[in-house]
Amino acid sequence: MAGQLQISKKIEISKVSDECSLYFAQTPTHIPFPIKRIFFITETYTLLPRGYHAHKKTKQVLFCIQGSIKIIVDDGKKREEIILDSPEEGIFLDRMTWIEMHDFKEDTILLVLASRLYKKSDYIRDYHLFHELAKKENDKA
Ligand code: T46
Repeated sequence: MAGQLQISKKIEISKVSDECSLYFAQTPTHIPFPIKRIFFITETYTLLPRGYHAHKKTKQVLFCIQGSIKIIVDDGKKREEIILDSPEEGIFLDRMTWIEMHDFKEDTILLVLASRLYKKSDYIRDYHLFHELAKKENDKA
């Protein structure tokens, strides 16, 4: 992952030893919230670009534990492009961060740790609505 991140935050973990490819992350050392849910995306050769949403309340940490993926994030003011291609580097996405996922390499596995249980109503899937809500929050701050 190159460059300075402004919207997302890099999370670094390391392999426990060279004899076994075991990596771990724990809260609060690496994950800045208590984990309520995990999900993972596999068989990415079948996938088109994904995401195109933001979460009203959920915070997430993403690890690409195999393969690679291009992530675009947007906080309503600026956009950032990140290549996740190592199990040792994840990203933290705060609530109200728009995410798009592109260019999945074949057989990529994306692991996501989330701060809240799944709730359909937590998703904002309309970019214009997201932009409006993010602007309101930014103006208040
Ligand atoms: C995200 C990115 C990185 C569930 O039923 N439970 C769950 O915990 C999740 C995450 C999804 N779903 C259902 C909702 C949809 O019917 O699975 C279906 C596919 O979800 P979606 O189209 O939102 O998938 P992605 O890959 O666009 O986004 C997912 C997560 O939904 C999202 O939170 O940030 O991965």
